[in-house]
Amino acid sequence: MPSRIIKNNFRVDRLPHIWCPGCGHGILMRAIAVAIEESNLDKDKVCIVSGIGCSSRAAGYMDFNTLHTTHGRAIAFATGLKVANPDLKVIVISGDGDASAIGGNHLIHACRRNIDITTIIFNNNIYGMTGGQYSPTTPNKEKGTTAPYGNIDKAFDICQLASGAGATYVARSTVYHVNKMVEYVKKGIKHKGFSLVEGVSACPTYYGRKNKKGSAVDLIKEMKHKFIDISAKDKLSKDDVKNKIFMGEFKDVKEPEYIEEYFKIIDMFKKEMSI
Ligand SMILES: Cc1ncc(C[n+]2csc(CCOP(=O)(O)OP(=O)(O)O)c2C)c(N)n1
Ligand code: SF4
Repeated sequence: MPSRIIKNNFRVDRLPHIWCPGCGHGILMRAIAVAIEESNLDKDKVCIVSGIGCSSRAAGYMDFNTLHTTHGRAIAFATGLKVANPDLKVIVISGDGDASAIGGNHLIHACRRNIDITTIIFNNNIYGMTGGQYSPTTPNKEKGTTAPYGNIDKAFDICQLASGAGATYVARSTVYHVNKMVEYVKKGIKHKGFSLVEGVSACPTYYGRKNKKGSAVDLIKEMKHKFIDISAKDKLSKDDVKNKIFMGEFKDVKEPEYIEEYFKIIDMFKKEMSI
């Protein structure tokens, strides 16, 4: 008997999902469903847009208006959707590669415009769907199919990237800290403007195996120890934060939102034309 969360938010006939055993993406997908459920949204007004990748399969499983688009273009489709129908609650689900490599430009400009879309990035530090090539978030020196001797690129910090580009709500959680994930997605959905929530995921099949990180459980246990909340930053010494990653809420500000500004222009035009 499916749970209330499954019954209300998923296309039960598409289940079970085909993610690998131990993949973190299912945990993040469920967190989004719980956040939507607890936000009491009108389901007919929710639209989930995804690109292409293991992460982006989530749009196929979730029972809302969904658009499974092309690799890297989810935010561009979502922007069109939101401008055409501002009443919709538009949520983008994207992978780290999808959002920050091929779709990186769409991401920074959506942040800059502060358009009212919530983007959730499933960051497994690798290209999962295409076989473990390194992505812009693969840590320096770590391995991927295309970096067999270790990646020499410096990794993007997606939250810093989004904050710098102008997103007005930015937060990060992990599949271990799943309650926080639900909380941040709920806040992102409620926030007026471009919100970005990074969900650190686990890909035991490629990222874990290529970097000899052990099982899916080991990968998730590593998150427990590696991530510390940004709210504790001032109380911690340099040693405490060595080799750690901050999670939590990095930005929550109110700034003019794109659609509202856009309709002000339309009104000005109508006034000038007396229509
Ligand atoms: C234009 C285009 N380029 C490349 C691909 C191949 N491709 C499909 S998914 C993918 C990577 C997905 O990685 P990521 O976005 O990190 O998501 P994950 O699979 O890890 O969840 C790539 C390169 C494609 N489908 N279309
Ligand atoms: S390849 Fe990695 S990201 Fe893709 S389904 Fe398998 S574990 Fe998940």
